[in-house]
Amino acid sequence: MFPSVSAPEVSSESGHDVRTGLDAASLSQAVCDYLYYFQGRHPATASRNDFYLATAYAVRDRLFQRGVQSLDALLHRPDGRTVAYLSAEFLMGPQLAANLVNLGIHDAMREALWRMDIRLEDMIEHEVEPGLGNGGLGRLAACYLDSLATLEIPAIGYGIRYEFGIFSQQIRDGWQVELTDKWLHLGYPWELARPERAVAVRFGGYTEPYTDEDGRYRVRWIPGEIVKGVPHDTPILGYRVKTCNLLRLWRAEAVQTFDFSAFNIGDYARAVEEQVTSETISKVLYPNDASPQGKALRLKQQYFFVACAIQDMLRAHLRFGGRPETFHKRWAAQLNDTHPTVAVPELMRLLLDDHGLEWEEAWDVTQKTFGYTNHTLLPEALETWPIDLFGALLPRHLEIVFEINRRLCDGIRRVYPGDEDRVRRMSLIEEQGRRSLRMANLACVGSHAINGVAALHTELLKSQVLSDWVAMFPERFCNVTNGVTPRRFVVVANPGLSGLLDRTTGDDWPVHLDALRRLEPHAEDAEFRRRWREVKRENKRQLAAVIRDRTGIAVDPDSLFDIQVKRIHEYKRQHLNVLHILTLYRRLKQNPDLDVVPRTFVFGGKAAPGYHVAKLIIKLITATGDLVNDDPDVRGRLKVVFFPNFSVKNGEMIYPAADLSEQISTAGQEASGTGNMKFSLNGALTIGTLDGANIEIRDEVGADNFFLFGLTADEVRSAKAGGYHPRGVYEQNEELRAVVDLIASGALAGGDAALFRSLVDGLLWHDPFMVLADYQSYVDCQTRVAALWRDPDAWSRMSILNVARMGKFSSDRSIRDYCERVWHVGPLGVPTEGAP
Ligand code: NBG
Repeated sequence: MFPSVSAPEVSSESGHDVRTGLDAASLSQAVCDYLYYFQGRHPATASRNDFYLATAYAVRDRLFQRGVQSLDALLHRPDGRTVAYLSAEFLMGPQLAANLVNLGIHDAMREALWRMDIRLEDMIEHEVEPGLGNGGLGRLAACYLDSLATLEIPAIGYGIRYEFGIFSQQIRDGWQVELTDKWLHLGYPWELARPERAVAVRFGGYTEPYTDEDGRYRVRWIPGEIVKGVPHDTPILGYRVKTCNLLRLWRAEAVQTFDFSAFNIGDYARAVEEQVTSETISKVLYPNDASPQGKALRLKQQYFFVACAIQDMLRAHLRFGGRPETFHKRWAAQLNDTHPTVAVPELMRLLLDDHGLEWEEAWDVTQKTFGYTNHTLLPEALETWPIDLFGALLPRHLEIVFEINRRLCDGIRRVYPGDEDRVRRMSLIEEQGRRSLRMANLACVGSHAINGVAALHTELLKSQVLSDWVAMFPERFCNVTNGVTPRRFVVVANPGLSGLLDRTTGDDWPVHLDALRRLEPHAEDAEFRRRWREVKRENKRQLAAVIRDRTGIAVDPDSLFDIQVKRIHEYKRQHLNVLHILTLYRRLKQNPDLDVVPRTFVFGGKAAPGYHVAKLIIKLITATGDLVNDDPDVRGRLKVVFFPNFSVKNGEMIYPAADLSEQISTAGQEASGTGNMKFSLNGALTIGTLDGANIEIRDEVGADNFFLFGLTADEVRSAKAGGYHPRGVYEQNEELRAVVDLIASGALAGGDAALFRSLVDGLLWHDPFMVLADYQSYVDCQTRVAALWRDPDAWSRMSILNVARMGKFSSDRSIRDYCERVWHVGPLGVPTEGAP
């Protein structure tokens, strides 16, 4: 049955290197070996999952080989700095295709599997992704790991190995239904558990002072609970380089799996109780995007992975001859939002209590170690922890936080004598209501660098949320605009476009994205534009087939694919998009012969399970689809699709098929956005507001090549300050009124006028995200979109120019910015100017 595959037992004579060889023969032998010896399967009876696992193991060998070599290279540069990216979320996406591309063995593996009658595409399709993140923040962390490795910067991502990642989303009767994620249920072949590297993490208990043998006052922490953190390592190989870094995720386990004293007296349930409670820590990802949940378990998760990470870093530092007081010379640690901020008092605690450093010295090391990235201005997203909860879980850390705060407040009073209001604002402790610890303030005081994720976002951070901090520590602030990896989001996701880019501009663009500028002259070449459209058309055909398969809705690949995929949130304004769809629908109902551009509206994204308005917006979208899709007057010219379970994997199918990218958040709300970059890089034109990175995208691609609408952030502010009356906007705009009334009438809800009442009332009486204020500008802009669509050559020209000018938004550029502005580290960890 597999004539060209030699049986594993002869592999030693075949001359192929099954562990490291990159040719098809070696690869197929390696896959075969794994099936036999590791999985105990014969190829003839192996399942698809068996083959998938064997393929993944064969690839993983080649990754770890490079990982070991990278570590070895690092050990020979003992003065280098390694980046530790601390993040509660890593949304890695599927690994197989990306690793094959980075190794440069995509074709060889296809051939290797073909010899066994297996299609590589089936293996890639079979893969389940680890959804260990909510959205942009977690996916950004994953893009950064890809770029760090590609730029050969030694780095390690530290996070939590959640047993259950983000829920999987089903749509039933038009509503979101959440199902538990089972990314581990068939085995996850990309990671290696390292039980021998486990560390202990302490919680609770109390502290007590003592005097050490030198007569110094010291504090010790007597914990109430100890949990084991077991690292699980996933290798992160760069694109066509030898550097292979690590993602190290921690799983919580009981220190002793069984409490034998309880077991011996027959209380089995109590004996396993400790195991159950310990393992709860890494059980599940909190499914909230950009808004924290003040739950004790969440704080436990945060401290758990941070304590594991810092111990791991310190252990490595000391093992390779470092001293505690030079920790920052070896490590640059980035706080990805405030979730890992407890790292600041944790490092202080280790340096003070375990290594006996004086406060000033420990503080100097700590500040030089950490940088803090803020990812949102949403007020509800600013994390705080009630002091009593924090103190009960981390009594020693609370003491340290109080001492940091005492010194901080003294410092403020020295610079601003008598300004007690400022002291209150900057204090680490919120004294109003339930006393709580402000994590953003702790991150600011404990870091040498603070950044926002797009130019506007950083400006707003500086002028609003963190203005007091800017006044006191201006040198700490900088901007690093987000980026995305062109390897995953173009090379892997869009092979048609990649091939065309390779043939047109040369094949260095995946690592020098600015090289896409070479496309510009081709925008004027009619034959090239035709080929450009052919690529897009094929991607749309493929997406249409998947849409049909998953939703039963037939869509026309020749229609304009108008797509909005991202978390569902009021500030992202999926409902504004719906208002436009219903506007077109009403126009068609009034005049079925109206000449409208056929459009397929695709939505995708998850709503936080407890966020009722967001879930209602999903229902509004699906109800709009039910109304529009089969209406005979529409004649198939408008189709509305809710693509279920948006994920990295689904995104890789969706971005390449988009004509129009919807980036329509209220100005001043979206810190950056990264989907905007993925769409544009795949040739979609953007309709968007002056928000987040949209502004910079428009600057790069040119105002003529971007569909701009809506109020600016300043206009939003002054409109609100001047007393915004959405009801007035509604009353004065006939078309808007008709559309809002249509939703309120119950026509989208089988006559149930109550269903969308709260949504409609929210818009009419409050409209905090200025949906009604931006409605007319949005609809007018969509009219310009439609007009351009009728001129395919003009559309293609703009699409080509968009791709050509996206160089800035490679995550490689972002990582270079971090290296230069924040981490002061170069390839192989060599310190750069400004290094501590
Ligand atoms: C998100 C922002 C996005 C941004 C990503 C990555 C959080 C807290 N923030 O606009 O909403 O692109 O972070 O920076 O998830």
